[in-house]
Amino acid sequence: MRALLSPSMMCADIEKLSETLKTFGECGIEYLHVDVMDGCFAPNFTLGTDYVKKLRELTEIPLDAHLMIERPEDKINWFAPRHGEFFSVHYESTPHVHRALVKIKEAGARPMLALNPHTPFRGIEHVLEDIDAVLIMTVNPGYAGQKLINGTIKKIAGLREWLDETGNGRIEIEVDGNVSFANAARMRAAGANIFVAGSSSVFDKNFSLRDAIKKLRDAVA
Ligand code: S6P
Ligand code: MG
Repeated sequence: MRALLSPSMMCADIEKLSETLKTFGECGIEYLHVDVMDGCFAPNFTLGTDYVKKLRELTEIPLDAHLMIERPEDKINWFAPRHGEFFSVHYESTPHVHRALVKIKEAGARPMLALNPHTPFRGIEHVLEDIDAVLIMTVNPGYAGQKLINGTIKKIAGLREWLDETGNGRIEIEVDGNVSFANAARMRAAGANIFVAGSSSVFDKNFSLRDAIKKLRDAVA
């Protein structure tokens, strides 16, 4: 599977948003990762419906919306999901995971199921036919700038193997949390193909945006 980049927009400098999006377009960035937190499921408030609306006016890059909210099934349509976009909901966020995934599909977007670092992947067996991707959290939801939870690398490898063995090779794996240049290479080797790029890579202040994107692409090539 081709490696795809999804920069985390909560890490983007709000003052330079248009410029950043222009550079992303020129560099062929595949998705824009939009973290939505409700202060309940995740201990923070981040981006929301108005931000999503504005982003769609400013760019044609498809969104990769990461809903870290309670009862996502009741709120998915607030974001008016679009064809070609990913919407992820957390396995731990609702007793109605299947209903939430179906809502995403019915709205025309691509359903992704997100798993917290401690959540075993085998529990998702019965909804595999309803998803296009699994999001493996490699840190706990809440903040940028956290440190990789090492055990999640083994989890990515186990998930990739299990998906392939069970005839679900089409399902993509996204990784989110401290996807640094070095960690990204390890995650790629383990079988991930969508990389959420935050303060540890694309928005690393030691590099220009273009150089950081190039460096991350090289790391996951
Ligand atoms: C965390 C959120 C993530 C972060 C991303 C930041 O709750 O879901 O998408 O924005 O991990 O990247 P970094 O490189 O600062 O960890
Ligand atoms: Mg995220």
